[in-house]
Amino acid sequence: MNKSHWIFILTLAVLVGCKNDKPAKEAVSANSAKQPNIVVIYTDDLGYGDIGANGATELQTPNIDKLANGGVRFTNGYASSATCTPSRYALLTGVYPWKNKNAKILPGTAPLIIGTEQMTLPRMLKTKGYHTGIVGKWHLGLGSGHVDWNKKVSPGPNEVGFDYSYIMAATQDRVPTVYIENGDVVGLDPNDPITIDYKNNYPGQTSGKENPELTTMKWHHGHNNSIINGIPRIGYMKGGEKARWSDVDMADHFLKGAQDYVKKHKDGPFFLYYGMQQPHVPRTPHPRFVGKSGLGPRGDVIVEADWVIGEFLKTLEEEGLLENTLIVFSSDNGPVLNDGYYDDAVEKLGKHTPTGGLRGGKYSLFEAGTHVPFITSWKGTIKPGVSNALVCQMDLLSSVAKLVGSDIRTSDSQDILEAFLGSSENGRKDLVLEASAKTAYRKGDWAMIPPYSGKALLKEVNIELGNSSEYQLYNLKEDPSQQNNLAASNKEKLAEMVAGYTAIRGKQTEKIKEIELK
Ligand code: NG6
Ligand code: CA
Repeated sequence: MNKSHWIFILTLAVLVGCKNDKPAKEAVSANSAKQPNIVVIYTDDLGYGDIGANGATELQTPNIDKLANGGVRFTNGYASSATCTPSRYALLTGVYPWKNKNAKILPGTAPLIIGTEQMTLPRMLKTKGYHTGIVGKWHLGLGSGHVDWNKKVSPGPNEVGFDYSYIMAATQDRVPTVYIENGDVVGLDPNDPITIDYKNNYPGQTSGKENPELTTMKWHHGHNNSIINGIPRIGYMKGGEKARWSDVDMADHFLKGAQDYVKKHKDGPFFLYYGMQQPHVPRTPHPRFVGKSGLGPRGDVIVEADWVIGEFLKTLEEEGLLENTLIVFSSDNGPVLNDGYYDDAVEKLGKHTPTGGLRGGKYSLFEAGTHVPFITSWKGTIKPGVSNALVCQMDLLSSVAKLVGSDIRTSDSQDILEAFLGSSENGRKDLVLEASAKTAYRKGDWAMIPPYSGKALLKEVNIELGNSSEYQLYNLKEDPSQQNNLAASNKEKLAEMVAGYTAIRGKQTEKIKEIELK
């Protein structure tokens, strides 16, 4: 070894030594100065009262409760809509869903409803150096017309801001019943191509309608097309036998996807949108959760979801990420019991109240449609507590933008970061809520539903929709279950509410009655 070699080795030793001598504190602060990771855990049809933290006693959700108790539990947290697609649209784009006529419950063959040039939460984060991923339910459409499931399926999540996607296209009850990774159907055998039709069955194929004897889960309304894994679905599917998902393994499968994503991108910053399928129909708990709730499959899949969340949080902890990760937990819309299958959700409900006493449910303009569980958590940064601030999922885009130092804001997404972090009770002042293209209004302690034609009760699911020929006005503080319509007795408040509502909503398609002002 010559002199220069020695000098090189000595220099290296000094450098390594210096590195090791660096105080641990400095290393940590350098780390925490990094942009925080953002994780959104989004359940499907979970009601306000479905979690212990919000008062459920008949059902145990220890992991969600722990998240709530270690973070901010919102008592006035809202989805934007009482159904899935519009809520997801608003969460990702920061735009009211009723501004997009395609933001309604979509079939599995629907084209992408987010513009490929449109601002989205992941796209905003990408401008700040984030890696962005989605694992789980998508339901915002794929492709731009006819989708060939045997080729790259595009545009989709990867074209609206996600670097990585591992999704189910629509819902667990809709075809195609396959996972799609970055546009490719996972495990597809090219010799067994997939075709999908939402109108007609394929010759020689069985269906729930014609072959009920082949089903292991019975359909109640809708859900009588292709039978897959014994479950009759919405839509017809042919081929792709090997690629089809296993329903009972879906929770574990998405969990692993979410864990793998986190492990791979732990050096961050990353954004993960984790769209869980529970407790949407068909409710298919893994056998190890069957019977665990005593409430039938709906309760069992909530117990399963809670376990999954516990496992996922463990991964964040094991990777040392909890102190640098903002976690948001919520649901895309309110609860429903019988949503199309006979699965004992009604029969085994017992004393459990998925709505937590709110009126209505999924599909409804009443509170339970959109008033959902909402939790933010960030170890060491968010002080545990309960917040009454009015917050909406749609506000995440602008609020998170503020957090990461981005100037990006979208039209309807308000920066209420302080409320999300629990450091202020000032949320948004008011909010327009949607259900089946109809809208209601929330401001302060008040809720107003304009007059709408249409049935009052959606019989199949036994949920009050909120339609009435009269204005409805409720004081939610005194009357959270919306029993006393004060529209006739408090005209002044009604006028104020209608003014606030029309200022945002403008003229509606349905004619609103002119209210008589005193
Ligand atoms: C409805 C389905 C329901 C559910 C819902 C979408 C019927 C009769 N009902 O049309 O089962 O799939 O769509 O739910 O088909 S959501 O949570 O994705 O909005
Ligand atoms: Ca839903």
